[in-house]
Amino acid sequence: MSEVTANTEPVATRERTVEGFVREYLRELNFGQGVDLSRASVNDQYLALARTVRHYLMVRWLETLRRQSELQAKSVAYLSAEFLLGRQLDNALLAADLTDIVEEGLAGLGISLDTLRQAEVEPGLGNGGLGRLAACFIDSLATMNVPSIGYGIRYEYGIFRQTFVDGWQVEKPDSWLTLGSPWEFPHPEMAVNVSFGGTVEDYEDDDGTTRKRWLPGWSVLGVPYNYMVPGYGNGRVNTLRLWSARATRAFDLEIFNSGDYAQAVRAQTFAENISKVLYPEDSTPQGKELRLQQQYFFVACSLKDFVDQVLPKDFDLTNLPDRIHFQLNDTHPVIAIPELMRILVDEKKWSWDDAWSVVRQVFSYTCHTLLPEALEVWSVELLGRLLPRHLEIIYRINEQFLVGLRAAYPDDELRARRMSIIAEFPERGIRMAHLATVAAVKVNGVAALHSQLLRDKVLHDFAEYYPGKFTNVTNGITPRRFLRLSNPGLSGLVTEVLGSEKWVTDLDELRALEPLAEDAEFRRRFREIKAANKRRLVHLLAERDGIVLDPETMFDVMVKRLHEYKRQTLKLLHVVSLYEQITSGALDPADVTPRTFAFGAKAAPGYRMAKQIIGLINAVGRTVNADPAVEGRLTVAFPANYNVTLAETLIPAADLSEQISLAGKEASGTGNMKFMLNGALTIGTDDGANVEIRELVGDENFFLFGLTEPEVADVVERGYHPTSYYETNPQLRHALDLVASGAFSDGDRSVFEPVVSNLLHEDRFLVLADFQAYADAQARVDAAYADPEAWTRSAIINVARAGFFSSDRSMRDYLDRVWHAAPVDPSA
Ligand code: C3B
Repeated sequence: MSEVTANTEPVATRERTVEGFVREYLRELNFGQGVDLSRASVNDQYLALARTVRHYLMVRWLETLRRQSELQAKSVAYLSAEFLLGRQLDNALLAADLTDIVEEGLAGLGISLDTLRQAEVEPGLGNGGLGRLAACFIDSLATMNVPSIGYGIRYEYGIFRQTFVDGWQVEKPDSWLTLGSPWEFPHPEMAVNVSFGGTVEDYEDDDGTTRKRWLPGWSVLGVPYNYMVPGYGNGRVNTLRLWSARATRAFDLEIFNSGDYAQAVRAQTFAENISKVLYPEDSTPQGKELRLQQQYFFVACSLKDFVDQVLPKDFDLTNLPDRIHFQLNDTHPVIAIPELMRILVDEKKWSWDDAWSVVRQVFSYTCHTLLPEALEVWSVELLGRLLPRHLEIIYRINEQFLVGLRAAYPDDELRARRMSIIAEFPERGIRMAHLATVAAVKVNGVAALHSQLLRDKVLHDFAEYYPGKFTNVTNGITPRRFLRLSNPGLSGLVTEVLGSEKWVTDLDELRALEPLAEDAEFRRRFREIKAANKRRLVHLLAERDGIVLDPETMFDVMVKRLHEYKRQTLKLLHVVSLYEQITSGALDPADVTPRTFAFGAKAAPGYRMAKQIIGLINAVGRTVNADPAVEGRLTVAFPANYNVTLAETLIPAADLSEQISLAGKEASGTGNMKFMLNGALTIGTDDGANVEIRELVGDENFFLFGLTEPEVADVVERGYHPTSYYETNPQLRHALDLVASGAFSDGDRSVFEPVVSNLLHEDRFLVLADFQAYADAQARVDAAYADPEAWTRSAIINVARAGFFSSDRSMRDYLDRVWHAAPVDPSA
């Protein structure tokens, strides 16, 4: 046993008692935090707790690292510009199996664990679905004993904090590091150098071959910050390595020596800007220079780290495909492909062909979108300026690719142009999705329908050319965070009736709940848990936002980024329509199911229509919530700053899950899975993973509505005229007219005119076309909700059949279909 293991063993074993924990905790408070208990602030108490819990995981982490380097098993590196981790404390306590000990130990000191939980600021290092998916995946990889590492960026500012001023979104910086960041381990001594700019020159090698040499213009340092990724119940702790940019010493010194102090400090700021802030655009990237810098920065750091640090010194890189698979999470890390070529050809002096044959065996690419505008294209001018050698490499990859392509389709120059990695219009650009597809072993979509549409539409030419390359891996969510931790009531009930916690790592076990849907006593307990979760949410929103809600109403929840294709306006128009019908006397309020219409959504700061829609939701909420005519019937709740932490209380409290994107636009969705797992019924379109949810639960347990993807294509092809729906549907017309009249904007008709006129004259996402189908589906929801026994039966069936959506299953699929890697035997 290595020395380090022996030294830390007491913490891992002997001290796993309440007294042992308290001793450790007080030591950490005194010697780590430098305060005594009587003077410790809540933040002191929290930081000391986090560090204490860390100790308990440390032996396992060191042990995992030691075994990983001993075994040299095939590993997975998940490259992602975003990891939306959520709070760490509870997950670490769960993994270390310490929750009860800590709760009791702290209580003895007069400290409430719950108070310390609330003190944690979540690391919001992602925008939404894509970043949260990465976090779920690394949780599953650790839990399943898969040797793996996550690589990303340690943004100093994560996703902005959303506030509302007069109902309009105002962004505040997310200074998540200010009060300390106890979960990370910085290693400045392991910093790596990353270069940018400059020129490329030819030179003669010793053996007379002409080679290329990149003479960069400037460099920065990447400092690794390691995070523990503890598996559940298996003693494994994997690593997430996030990179932070620093100025190089050379950079500093040169300018300092020139005597220009201010300039030197500016230079430092310039370098550190690279990891300063997360770009808040969700799925519609802006081609900003800093963003490309970020992408290359973390990818270059990660490849260098893997090749120089993780692999043994004498490793023969021709064996790389047996040792690693790099998964590219969307196009953001795709610059890794030319970077690995550069390392092999320029630094290791391999031949081009040898390098390419290795490179094309070690990357796979996950596409997360169907919106063509969301596929990144970097202007040749920018890429060439920032990464001149990489541009040359990309050109050469493309040349070679086009030679093969033209041989396969000799008379099809149009196809070559469509498929080329280089776009010619509107400016010369590098199509990162094409580069990824050409180099990848596998290309996958994130739900069955999405993968199908990738093959049939978005990447159709490629699917024809490389038929074996395309596959599907339906997304998943971690049952640890999104049931075991976030829903203690349901989780406890499940464990009790199934007789063990095996479901936490084998979610298919939930199937055994299904017969209990017929058990009235079980249904009663299930319902009571939902009611308690609703009260818990009501309490939280009262404290957090001053929002007053009635837990007896139906909780109808739509939480996700604000995007026109997701169609928050569809739900809002339904609220407005009900409001209009009640206030105009067309509908007796007694006939309306009392509902809370909850929204949670951030808009990208530069996305004007999305911000207008946020303003409108809040404006409708203000009016509706203040009108005695609908009191007790309609309530709108829009808590600001929806994030992982809020999701953890909101989702378990939901009765109805809104998944209402226009068919063919939402790649998968993962919120839909979280609601299902927590016993909400879905009202949804045939889109993304909704399709698979509905197949699993059956039509009778799902409120399907709306055009299908082929119908959408058909409507659009024939020419879509939203006004025709407005003219022929009185309810829709009245609702839109009410918004247009200024009823929600103090009579000022101009305020929401852009939203109304967009819906009437453009409506890219067919809100008006689907309105009536949606309203009808909502009427079916009301009817179903009126029978609590039947509703609960459906909710239980939803939970019982959610096993498929465990991210553990997603990882198994990636291991089998993409990575060709396997878990290691934990006892080996
Ligand atoms: C999202 C998609 O919009 C979701 O449908 C999907 O469930 C998740 O990714 C995870 O696959 N997405 C995102 O959050 N950001 C992007 N840039 C592209 C897709």
